[in-house]
Amino acid sequence: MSQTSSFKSGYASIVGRPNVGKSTLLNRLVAQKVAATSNRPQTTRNKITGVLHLPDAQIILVDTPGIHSSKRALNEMMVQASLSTYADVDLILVLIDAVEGFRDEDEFVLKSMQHTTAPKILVINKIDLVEKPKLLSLIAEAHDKSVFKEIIPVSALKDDGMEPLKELIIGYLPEGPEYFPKDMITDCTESFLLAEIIREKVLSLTRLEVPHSVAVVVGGMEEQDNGVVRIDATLYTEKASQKKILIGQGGSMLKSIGRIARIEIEKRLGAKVYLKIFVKVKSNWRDQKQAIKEFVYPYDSL
Ligand SMILES: Nc1nc2c(ncn2[C@@H]2O[C@H](COP(=O)(O)OP(=O)(O)OP(=O)(O)O)[C@@H](O)[C@H]2O)c(=O)[nH]1
Ligand SMILES: [Mg+2]
Repeated sequence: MSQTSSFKSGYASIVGRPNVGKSTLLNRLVAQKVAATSNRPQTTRNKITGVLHLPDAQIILVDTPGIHSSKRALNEMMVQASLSTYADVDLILVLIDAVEGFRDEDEFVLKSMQHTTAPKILVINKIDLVEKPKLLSLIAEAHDKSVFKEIIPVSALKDDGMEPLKELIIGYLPEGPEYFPKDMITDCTESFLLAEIIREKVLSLTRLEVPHSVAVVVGGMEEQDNGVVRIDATLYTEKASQKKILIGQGGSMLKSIGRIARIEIEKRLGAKVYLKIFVKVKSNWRDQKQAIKEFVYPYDSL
């Protein structure tokens, strides 16, 4: 009798409160930079798919915006994007930060999924920052919640625990086909990925209320006769004062953002890039559904 080995495939969403390392984990698991990361909460605004191709399985991961409570239209739409994954996935990876443990915000996340049927794996991230006894007591606390099918400590940043995590995930996936071709790591559009690279640089170089006020839209992308790819991007911000900061003294801030974004984009495209960035003000765009849809969710059906 010949033995047929079964191929497994399915969807796992990565959820948790802001800043616990969801996007870092996605990038680590698919071994490519797909999602923007930063040390500021509320970095991710969209559902971002990353596909992990293994010999006997395909894991489709969905990174999500950090779940939090806020009355702002943008924040509500971000959280809605996260919650909308619950019904569509085979598995939910719930991330917490090992240093912070279970905070009220994490309890809020758990509450948001109390009526979902998908199995939940608790991923305790950032274990590179805690001592063993603290980790053990956190694991015990997690067990007592009786919510998780599995509990696994990892460090997404230091690449620790990734193989066991993949094995755990596969264990919860059904038999299924390869949904994505082998060379496809994400279904995000190129302009979205480029816009996120630029926004990530804005997040890393600006402070206070500026980073969160910015949306990036990549308009044109065109290869010129000399082989250089010209990319036009617009930074939208909410106030003239924020625009001033984004441009900086004599254009210095915009130059820095453009330079570090261009270096990463050139690496990604494997081509020389001329990146032209415009800055515009759209008052209170984060409170306006139409502007949010245009700037943040142009490709998503909401
Ligand atoms: N020390 C340490 N830092 C980590 C680890 N994983 C992520 N980080 C850092 O935590 C910060 C937040 O990481 P992100 O991946 O952007 O977090 P997120 O959960 O996607 O955040 P939101 O998109 O805002 O919800 C970044 O500064 C990361 O470098 C880890 O395992 N160890
Ligand atoms: Mg994120």
